[in-house]
Amino acid sequence: MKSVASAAAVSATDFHSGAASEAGPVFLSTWPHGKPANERAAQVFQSGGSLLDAVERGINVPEDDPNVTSVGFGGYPNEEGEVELDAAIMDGTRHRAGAVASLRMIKNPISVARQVLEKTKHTTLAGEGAFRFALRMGFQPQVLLTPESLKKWMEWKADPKRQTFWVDPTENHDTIGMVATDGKGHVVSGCSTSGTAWKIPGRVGDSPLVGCGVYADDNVGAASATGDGDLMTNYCTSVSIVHAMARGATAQDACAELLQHMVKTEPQNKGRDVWVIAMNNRGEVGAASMHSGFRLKYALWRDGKSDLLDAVVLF
Ligand code: SD4
Repeated sequence: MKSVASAAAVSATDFHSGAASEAGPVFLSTWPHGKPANERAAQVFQSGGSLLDAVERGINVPEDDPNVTSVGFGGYPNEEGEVELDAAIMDGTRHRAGAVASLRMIKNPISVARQVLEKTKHTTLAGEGAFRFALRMGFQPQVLLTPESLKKWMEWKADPKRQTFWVDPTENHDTIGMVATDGKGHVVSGCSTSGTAWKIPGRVGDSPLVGCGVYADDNVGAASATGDGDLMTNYCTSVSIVHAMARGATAQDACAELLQHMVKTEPQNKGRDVWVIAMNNRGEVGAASMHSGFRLKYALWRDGKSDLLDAVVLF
C-alpha cells in the first residue's frame, strides 16, 4: 500500500515546485518573544547571512534572554533542578536537519544543532554526547539556572500537592519555533526549548525531533510547533502540515487540518495545548491554536514590518 507520506512527497512536486515567488524574505515565529527573534533574523539575513544563519541567530535571542523561561538560559529545569535543552534546525534545500536533545549547560542549543547539521553526518545528538560535542565545537559550559528559575523550581519542589509533570500549563509556553523563507523558494525551520518544566530527566519533547518540532522542504514549505510535545510527537506535527500543503492546502488550512485530525482521533485533544505555525515556499503563512484557553500569539516579519498577531482558534 502506498503510504500517505510517499503520496504527499509525489504531490509536493506536482503542486509547488518552481512555484516560489521572488518576494522578499519572511520570518514567522511563535509567541511574543518571536518578534525580537524575527527582527534579529531579518537583520542577519539582510546583512548577507544565509537563511540558516538568520534562523539560528534569531532563535539565539530568546535563548539568551533569562526572562524567557522555557528557552535556553533561564529556562525552567527538570524535576531534579537541571536545565535540559532541546533544539533542531532543518534546511529545506538539503532536506536535512541537525538536532540536540537533553543538552545541559550550553545556552544556545540551536547553534549546537546547526553544528550537528554542518559538521557531522548525524542528525541528532543527545545528552552527554551532545554536551561533549558542544565542547568540541568550542561552546562554553555555564549554569543555565537563574535566581528566578531556581526559585520557581524550589517552590514547585516544596509544594506537597505538586504535579510531577507540567505543573501549570499556562505559565510555561515560550518555546520558540521559527519558519522562514528567503523569498526565492528556500525555507528553513528551527525550534528551541527547555521543554516542559519539571519534566522527568532525559525526557525528549517534540521540538528536536525532525517532522515534529521542525520540518522544511523547499518543494513545499516549512512548519514548527509549540505546546504539549508529549502529545504532538504522536502526530508528527510539522511534517503532517507540510504534507498537507504538498497536497494543495494553504498554510492556514494545513494547520487547521492537522488540529482537526487530532480531535477526530481523540475528542479530548480539543482541550490540549497545541499551537502550530506554517509557511509555504511562496511566503504565505498560517498559524493555529487548538483552543481559546490560551491563544497563540505569533510574530511575523515581512517587507520590513514586524507584527505580533493572534492565531486562528480551532475549538
Ligand atoms: C515540549 N513543545 O518540550 C515543547 C514545550 C513547548 O510551549 O512548546 N511549550 O513539549
